[in-house]
Amino acid sequence: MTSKVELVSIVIPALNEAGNILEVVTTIHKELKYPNEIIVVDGNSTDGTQDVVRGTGFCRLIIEPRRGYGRALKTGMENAKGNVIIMVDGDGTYEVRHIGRMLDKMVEDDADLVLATRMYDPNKAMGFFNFVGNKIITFCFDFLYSQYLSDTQSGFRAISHDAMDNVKLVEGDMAFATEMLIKFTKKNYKIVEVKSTYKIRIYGKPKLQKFKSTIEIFTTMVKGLVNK
Ligand SMILES: Nc1nc2c(ncn2[C@@H]2O[C@H](COP(=O)(O)OP(=O)(O)OP(=O)(O)O)[C@@H](O)[C@H]2O)c(=O)[nH]1
Ligand SMILES: [Mg+2]
Repeated sequence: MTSKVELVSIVIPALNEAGNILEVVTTIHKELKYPNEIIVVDGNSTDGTQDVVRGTGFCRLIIEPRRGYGRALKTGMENAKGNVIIMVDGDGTYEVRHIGRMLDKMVEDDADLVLATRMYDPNKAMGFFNFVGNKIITFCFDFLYSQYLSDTQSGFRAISHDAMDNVKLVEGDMAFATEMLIKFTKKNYKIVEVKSTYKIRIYGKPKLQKFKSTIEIFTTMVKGLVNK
């Protein structure tokens, strides 16, 4: 349940995103109408990402030397002061101008989790293999957990901080996102979606290993069924 957004903490994992992070954080800083704090969780980048973040003067920089996308998000969320948390990547691929509409939807629907779905994106920017992989994972997730979601792999979410504190997430990498959906579903938290768009990465390389991540996501889905 989220009836009011008092403060929103935007948590951004970043590993060598010097070419992308400035655009992400300045867009949020300029355009987000809700009271907010921007937290960048840097994984000991070697390309100057930390200097770029410090140079803005308006971001909180947390250094998390332990590897992993999920690990970075967890650390950021543990330091978040807002009653709502936004998680979004630091690579500029998500449309951060849509944070406002996600928060509006969260309040309107009294939801615990809002996913920004990329499945209705008119630009169709998601690569073919990511698109097909995501469709298969999402189909399995919906079937196994009786949901009607369209983009379970979206890393752009608005999350109730209270709800997040009530679930214990252990996955340290990309399966973190799926584990969150499983544990929210099991607690009967309300999950809704908002349509958003996607962009291809312009600078830097992907950090997540797709094959390893896919195996971990399926293992997480099975574990979720076995464990109460
Ligand atoms: N702090 C930290 N951030 C990470 C780590 N791994 C990935 N990230 C960040 O998590 C976000 C998602 O990772 P990406 O490399 O974009 O993965 P992806 O979206 O599958 O790959 P692309 O298709 O290239 O966008 C990015 O902002 C990364 O910089 C890590 O170990 N530590
Ligand atoms: Mg990315």
